[in-house]
Amino acid sequence: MAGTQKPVTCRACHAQCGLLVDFEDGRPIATHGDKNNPVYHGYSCIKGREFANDHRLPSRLTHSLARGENGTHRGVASAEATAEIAARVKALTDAHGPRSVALYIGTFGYNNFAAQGWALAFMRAIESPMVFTSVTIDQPGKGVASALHGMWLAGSTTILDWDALMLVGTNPIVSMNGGLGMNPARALKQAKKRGMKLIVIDPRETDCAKQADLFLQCRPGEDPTILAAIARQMIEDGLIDHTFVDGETNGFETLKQTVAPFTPAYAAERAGLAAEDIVKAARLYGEAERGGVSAGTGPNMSGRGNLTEYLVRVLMSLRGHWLKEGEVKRNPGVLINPAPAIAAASAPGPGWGFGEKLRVRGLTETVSGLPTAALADEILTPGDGQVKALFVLGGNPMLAWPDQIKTFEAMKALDLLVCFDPRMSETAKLAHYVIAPKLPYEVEGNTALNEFIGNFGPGWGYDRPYGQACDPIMNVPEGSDLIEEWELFHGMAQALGLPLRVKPFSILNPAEAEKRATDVDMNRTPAPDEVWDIILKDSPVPLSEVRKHPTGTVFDRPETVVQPKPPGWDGHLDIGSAPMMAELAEVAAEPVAARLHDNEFPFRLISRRLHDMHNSNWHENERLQRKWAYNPAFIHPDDMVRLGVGTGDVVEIESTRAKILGVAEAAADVRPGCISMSHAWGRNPDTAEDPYTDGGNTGRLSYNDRDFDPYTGIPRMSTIPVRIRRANTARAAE
Ligand SMILES: Nc1nc2c(c(=O)[nH]1)N[C@H]1C(S)=C(S)[C@@H](COP(=O)(O)OP(=O)(O)OC[C@H]3O[C@@H](n4cnc5c(=O)[nH]c(N)nc54)[C@H](O)[C@@H]3O)O[C@H]1N2
Ligand SMILES: Nc1nc2c(c(=O)[nH]1)N[C@H]1C(S)=C(S)[C@@H](COP(=O)(O)OP(=O)(O)OC[C@H]3O[C@@H](n4cnc5c(=O)[nH]c(N)nc54)[C@H](O)[C@@H]3O)O[C@H]1N2
Ligand code: SF4
Ligand SMILES: [Mo]
Repeated sequence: MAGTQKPVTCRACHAQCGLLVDFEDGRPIATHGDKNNPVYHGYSCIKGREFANDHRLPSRLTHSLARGENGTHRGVASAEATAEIAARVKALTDAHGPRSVALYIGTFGYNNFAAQGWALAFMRAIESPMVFTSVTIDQPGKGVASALHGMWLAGSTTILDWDALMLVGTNPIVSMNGGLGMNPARALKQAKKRGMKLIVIDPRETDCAKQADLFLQCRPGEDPTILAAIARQMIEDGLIDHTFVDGETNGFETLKQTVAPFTPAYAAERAGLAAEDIVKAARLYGEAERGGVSAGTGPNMSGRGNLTEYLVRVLMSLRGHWLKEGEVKRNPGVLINPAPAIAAASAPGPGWGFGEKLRVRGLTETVSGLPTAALADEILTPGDGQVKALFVLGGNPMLAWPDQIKTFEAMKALDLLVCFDPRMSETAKLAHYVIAPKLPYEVEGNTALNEFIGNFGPGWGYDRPYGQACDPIMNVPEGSDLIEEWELFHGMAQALGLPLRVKPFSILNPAEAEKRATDVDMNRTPAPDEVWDIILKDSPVPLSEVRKHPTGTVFDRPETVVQPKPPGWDGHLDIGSAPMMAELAEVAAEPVAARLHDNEFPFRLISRRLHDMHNSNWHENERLQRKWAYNPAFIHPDDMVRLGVGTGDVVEIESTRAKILGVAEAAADVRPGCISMSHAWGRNPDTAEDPYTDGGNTGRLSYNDRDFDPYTGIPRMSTIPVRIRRANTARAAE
């Protein structure tokens, strides 16, 4: 049979690259980037090129599973599982109230709007407020900072215009996090050719840092200090946009006073940098006519993430690096309705302190969601409101949540744990039901997610009105019984006689989305395309139109010129937010010496991404193991000598919480005193691990109830104090 080629939206990570998959005799034989794609320009990564193969790995579940009395899993028909789970949800909510049922949306739930839309509607139908997502263990500072600072409605410019870009603890060339846009390496190369200056602040000389004009290889956990010093220097040098600051912001004087103690010399001492490099950074960024700042997971996980993200926005506002009146907003929206393109600020609002209150640590709902780091305690703490059932939608708490030891206790304590997972993940192993889903290439796809995350900050999402929608390109495995995630929620609601009202993701304004929500016909199961029509209702370009472009296209949409601020508009950005300034004053008051010397736990374990692996997904695909088949512990060669270990040796990495094993790897790009390791490896605490294959869960080293952010609850997941020693046995298991 002749070969065929099918276009597809990759969904192996959030970036949704437009790819081409070659088939022979119905089998995928190769996947590659699409050179003709107008925004990805042929980009692909190994994870995307392997994604079709992941669908056919032997580890793939083809049937859902239920756990029997003896603890082993048996196959269960999806219809039967739906009825049984619905009955158990009903029994739990009748006995303990709706709050006893919680939902955790992990990356593969967050990245799937159809699944998310139905799951959220189901939670509203049972009246449970207990919805958690991976956002609060990722970059929760982004939402909080945007709320406190206010949003500039027209948005920011993009890398196509920037004279300077500052990346703070993020490596978008590998991670596709914000900053560089789609095809990040190409975008960076072109921008640099144009003269854009790149500043990178990171304890590791990342792929981005290697191309930086100025690289500040800082001590981790000092980002608020460094950014405050940069702001102070910009003010001192007069590198601020006074028209913007005077007209559109409040709080300049408060900011100026609060950053005053952060002299370059002070910041340099704390952060282990040269004072003149901090001054240089302020000048490179401050002299840029147009620019952007983007922070990532590193600083969000190293303490005071809200403050770091807030200062990111303050730097942009000091320079007025937002789209101004009369400028063109390049993306007027395809599947998502953007905020109105007006040169005005939304009024700042609270970042926390509303909605559901958790029973632990005084935590509340936040703009980034309920604090996921506290969910284990909500499960383990007896009394009214105790969480007894958990739906895990495309996530893997056992390998991803902080405090793996407590998470393990929590998962085992649940009366009902339902995991939607195509593999027997470490969490799925503990589940009462594992629901085997269809995988992305077996269902319709589109680029709404990546367009949606364009709101996270500069350099996220598309800089043009690009959209792609594709049909399923693969059949489900023969003889399988798989469902889409939304089907389980739909089926449960039907079984319980509950109505579902699904809000569209195409509309960002919450009140408007509520108004335009769809009351789903519960007498039948919708067709998959109807589901997407509901999820992307009233999009700027109708989904039916986008579906005509399976290879993706830039739509011919009228150019949006940023309009003047409407008369009487009173929204101002707040660059002197009271809680943030109070926190910055706390930073200034911290005793520095104690931060610099820690004899007991002298190393700082810092987070990182590996190029070929995405979180805990599909590690078993051998082609993804071409570079690393285990979780390497990257350590500076000088530190290796001091520790008496060589590359390939097993080391014990110990925090006050626990010990894990890792395989040492000499890495001159890591700042001395740091150990750089990826998350989402390892096994459950009751399982022997081999550091050369599956060992090394960094989450085990952290606590969820110490050293946490008082609002989002995110504990220290990077910059964890540890000590390192050579392990006694080469293949010792903990
Ligand atoms: N120490 C430390 N901890 C961290 C981090 C860190 O840097 N350091 N990073 C944090 C971050 S940024 C995040 S986002 C979280 C991630 O937290 P999680 O989202 O909880 O973890 P993942 O490993 O992404 O889990 C994805 C799960 O979805 C399953 N899956 C894959 N494809 C599909 C699909 O198509 N459908 C369904 N239903 N399931 C699917 C996978 O098998 C896997 O079990 O981890 C956080 N934890
Ligand atoms: N290949 C690949 N891509 C991914 C993922 C993956 O697992 N693999 N995961 C996806 C997910 S869930 C997310 S959220 C994004 C995350 O995207 P990014 O945030 O860009 O993630 P990283 O590449 O880990 O970059 C974090 C950087 O922070 C640095 N760092 C650690 N601590 C500190 C600190 O205290 N201060 C400073 N300044 N830097 C610090 C680390 O050295 C590291 O270089 O990536 C996504 N893309
Ligand atoms: S970056 Fe993400 S979306 Fe793009 S090819 Fe790789 S895995 Fe797929
Ligand atoms: Mo993430």
